Amino acid sequence: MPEADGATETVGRCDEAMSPDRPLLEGIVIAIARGFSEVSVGQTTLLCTQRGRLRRSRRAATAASSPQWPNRRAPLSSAARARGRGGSRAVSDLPAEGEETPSRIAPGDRVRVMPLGGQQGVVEEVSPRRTVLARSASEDGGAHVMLANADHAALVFAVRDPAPHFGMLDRYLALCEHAGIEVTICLNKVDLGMPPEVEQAERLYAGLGYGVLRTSAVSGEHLAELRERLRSRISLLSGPSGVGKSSLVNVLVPGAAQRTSAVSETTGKGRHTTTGARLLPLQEGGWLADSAGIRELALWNVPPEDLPRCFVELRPVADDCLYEDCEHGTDEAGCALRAALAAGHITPVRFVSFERLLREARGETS
Ligand SMILES: Nc1nc2c(ncn2[C@@H]2O[C@H](COP(=O)(O)OP(=O)(O)O)[C@@H](O)[C@H]2O)c(=O)[nH]1
Ligand SMILES: [Mg+2]
Ligand SMILES: [Zn+2]
Repeated sequence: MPEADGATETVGRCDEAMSPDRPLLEGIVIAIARGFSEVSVGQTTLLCTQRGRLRRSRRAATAASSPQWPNRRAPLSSAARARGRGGSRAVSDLPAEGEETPSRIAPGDRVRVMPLGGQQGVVEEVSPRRTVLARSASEDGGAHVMLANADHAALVFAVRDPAPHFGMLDRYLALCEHAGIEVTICLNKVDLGMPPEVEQAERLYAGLGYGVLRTSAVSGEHLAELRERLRSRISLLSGPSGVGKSSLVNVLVPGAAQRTSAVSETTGKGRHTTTGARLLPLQEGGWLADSAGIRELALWNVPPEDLPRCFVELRPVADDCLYEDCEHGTDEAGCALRAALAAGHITPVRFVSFERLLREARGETS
């Protein structure tokens, strides 16, 4: 690895012109804190600043996997995406074709780095993002990307203690559908026994095409299957508190709890200053995004016009309402979504979730 000239160089030198003969190193952003990014490059981690104006890498961000995961869901159509644009509430969004180079890097970004020596470097290029999980930043309304290039989300709920809240699961599912992220539902704490109502929900979600695993961080049940689904890609682990996320992370990423941030060590500030997700390396290859920085996931919304597509049972009829501005209400003539409900193509509980998310997305109080 080529080294910078002086041992005293610091990240403060990032504005210097790069020397053309120095090769850039490929890496992945694993955390961002206080303007610095930690970039995993081969076997090491570099603490990086970012070039004021990033170049777009010619290479598209490759999936973290070498073999493409076979069941990857297709993201929403670009038309659906275009309709979701412009709204200040758009919080989970996909890059449109020909997206500009991101002006700020985010965890999960595939980057090329100029090494400066002393475990430091400058991010020079960033690859186009495959997926984006973002929330709108309050100040300028711009989307704040919490995690880029996630391929997969493991959504964790406990079978009991606490009892699962399937309305919340429907919200997470809608977000993941909107972002084009494949989902595995983990029904954790299955060592405590499987209540009949959870079994019923399991059948519902499996019937919709979602992968469902009965896991236990205590007994280790189905963790091999979970590992297999995490292998060689970027996965988000999310879910309400108390369901066993930290316990699962501790099993899946030994030493994760002890892991300290290079940024924290350098700046003297704690891990809580991390913005967005932190990527933890998996033994089997790939990354697990710790949900600590993105626990507000439950508060994010999908734009109302995109919501019907985010419920897989409604997707086939999402464009079929008689009027383009259909409100999908009970007294709406020719509402294809209501017709799907009447025909039994969506269960009433899922439709209730849809209506609740629709009200929220429209800014109505529910
Ligand atoms: N019986 C049982 N308890 C679990 C399991 N996973 C986690 N717990 C317990 O549930 C509680 C919350 O776990 P934690 O990992 O902190 O949940 P988090 O808030 O989602 O990170 C702790 O007391 C854990 O010991 C499990 O698979 N089975
Ligand atoms: Mg936890
Ligand atoms: Zn309608």
